[in-house]
Amino acid sequence: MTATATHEFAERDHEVMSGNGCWPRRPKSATTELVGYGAGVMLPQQRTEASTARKRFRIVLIKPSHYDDDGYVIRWFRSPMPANSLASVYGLIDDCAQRQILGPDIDIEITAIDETNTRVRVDRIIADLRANDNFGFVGLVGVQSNQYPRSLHIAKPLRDAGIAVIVGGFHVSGMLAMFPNVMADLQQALDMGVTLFAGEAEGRMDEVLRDAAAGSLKPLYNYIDDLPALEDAVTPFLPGNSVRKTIGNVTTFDAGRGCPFQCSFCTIINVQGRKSRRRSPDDVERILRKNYEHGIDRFFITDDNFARNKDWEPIFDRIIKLREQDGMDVRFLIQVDTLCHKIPNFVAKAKRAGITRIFIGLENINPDNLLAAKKRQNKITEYRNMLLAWKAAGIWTYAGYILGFPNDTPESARRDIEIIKKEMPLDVLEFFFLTPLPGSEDHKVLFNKGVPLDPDLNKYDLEHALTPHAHMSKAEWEKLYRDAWAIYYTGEHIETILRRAQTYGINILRLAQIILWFAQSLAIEKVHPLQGGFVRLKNRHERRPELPVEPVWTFYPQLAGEFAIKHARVAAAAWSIFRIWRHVAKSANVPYTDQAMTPVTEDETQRFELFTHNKSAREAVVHARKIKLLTGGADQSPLVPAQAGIK
Ligand code: B12
Ligand code: SF4
Repeated sequence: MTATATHEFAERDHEVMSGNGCWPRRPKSATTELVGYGAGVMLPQQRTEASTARKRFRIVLIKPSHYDDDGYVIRWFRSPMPANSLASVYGLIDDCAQRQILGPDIDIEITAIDETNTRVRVDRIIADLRANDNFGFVGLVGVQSNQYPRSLHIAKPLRDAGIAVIVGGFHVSGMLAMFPNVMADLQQALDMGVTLFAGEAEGRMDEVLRDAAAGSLKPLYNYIDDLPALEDAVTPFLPGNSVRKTIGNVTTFDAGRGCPFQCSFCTIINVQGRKSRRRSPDDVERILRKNYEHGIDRFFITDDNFARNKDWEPIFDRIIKLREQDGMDVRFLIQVDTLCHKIPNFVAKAKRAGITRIFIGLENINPDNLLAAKKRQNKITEYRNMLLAWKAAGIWTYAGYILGFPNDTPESARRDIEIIKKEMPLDVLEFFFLTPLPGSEDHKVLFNKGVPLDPDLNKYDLEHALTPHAHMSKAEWEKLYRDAWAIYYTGEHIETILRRAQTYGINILRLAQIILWFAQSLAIEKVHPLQGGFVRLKNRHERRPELPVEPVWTFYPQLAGEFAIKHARVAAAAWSIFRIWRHVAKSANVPYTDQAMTPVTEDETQRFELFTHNKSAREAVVHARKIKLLTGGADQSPLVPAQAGIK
């Protein structure tokens, strides 16, 4: 994927300087006039001339990937979209470069590498920094728990070469948010001389860069209890070469951070807080316009719960203006909660603002499980109302479903998926293991109780069974996870999803492609669709250091075999879904309806299995009725359709 260091950087520099960046350029400062745009990466010949007079402070930002079950780094020819964490940190450092915070004689140069689409050549980074007297640092960015072991593997040779390394992201922040003392995994990094950054870097980057340039980085920067405001915060930014290694014209940004709810498996509330902090509508417009100028018009707004962004309405209003008055055809995927349809105008304005897809944390259809996870806002009696409100708006739905809650058994979970298929108008369903992610209350409670937790952080990716379960062995739990995808994505049900979607006016060809991705990712690539990409790349040497480097004569034949088999399977699956799509598309004029699509009625609580399949479901119905009586009917669901503002 990469050539020599100089060549690689020169290639990148050229892309940055030639103005092909998909992300906006800012006005050039005196520094950037000399060394190129923003990141200040110079062409080789400029570098030589400039270096006689000016110093370069070299920063290499790496968003690490993690290892698959065979120990190889998960890396793709193209990843789905740019990493928002990388864009955020890059933007903040770029802003420091623009403001020349290290003084007028020092240029700050940044290179950004997303390991999910680019091979990290540690040897070349070492050579590059060594040539610069190690004046600079390597930042490991947005490091999740599952990426933490990989991060330390990248950090080790860098530290051995005397290069400063800083690790930030959800693992460090989550651990320090939940445990006042530095735990063994973080201590391991500190012992290597790695600097840890906890909390958010908005407003803190100047300090970090100045310390790094002075050679006096602290072991730990802990801002976890001091979350910055986001109004007017620096805009996330990535140079064009990073963005072009992703599949489509989609990018990400966060309009806000924080969620008011208290789900016990959630890390977000402990790291980013429960208070809504948000960018202003002006900030959002700026981000959208600049991307739009560069041909990017599809966005994933990464807020974990956009419905609880206190400024959702002014932000939607601004986007509606951009779409309806200024003619910008921008479209979005957002994440929301299961009560969002009850916020007056939310769904209607989402539709006008170009939201075409939503992701919902459905998690489970058993109220006792939801209660155990403190997910009290998820009411099964609201699920159909909520889904029908989105469908009426022609917006397609992704939902996450967690397997392995305390009351789940392999049989109950299989039955639940069948109920969802029959009674809930959902499009894409994705499955996860219940995982005690570091940073969550679950993790802290289990740790403090001494429950055995899998010690390999690489597995904390929501795709592994990591704790004992009361009703399932590890093998049964893993089998359930694999089966769940196959149970949901049968040919018959894919046809049903497409028929329903067609009735609601959704683009079913696009939906069929996404279904292909979600239905086949685990079976073919052995990774969750959210970790997937286009054409898996592997290098013999990119293996966990605990595992041996495979000999050439076994590695390459196996790789070639895997490649051929995988692509044959993708082709077969694509053909089969294409045939279903063609069959459905041909009957576009034939009216279609089924049980899931029927409007919510008074008596369905007695008829639908969703409400009758177990004691806790029946109790939830009784509870909803009581609330309705107590509120004099103000809380009408589940007995009448949602008042979602949709005509
Ligand atoms: C967007 C997102 C994704 C996208 C990523 C693509 C993209 N375009 O960004 C998708 C959907 C693909 C995804 C997938 C996964 N994700 Co995700 N994702 C998120 C989400 C919602 C936002 C990330 C983000 O941009 N945050 C905003 C940035 C600005 O915050 P940040 O990364 O913490 O960075 C700040 C600070 O930490 C600090 N900082 C960070 N790095 C550095 C470095 C230096 C040098 C310094 C000084 C500072 C610094 O400064 C930054 C700015 O303030 C988070 C939840 C969240 N609210 O963050 C989950 C989250 C990060 N994901 C998580 C997980 C588990 C995954 C998956 C493993 C799950 C799965 N099986 O799908 C995969 C892994 C795939 C992968 N290769 O990353 C977990 C991680 C939990 C943990 N303890 O590790 C989170 C927290 C959600 C959760 N369930 O709890 N994800
Ligand atoms: S609704 Fe989502 S973001 Fe909010 S606490 Fe629950 S899991 Fe976390």
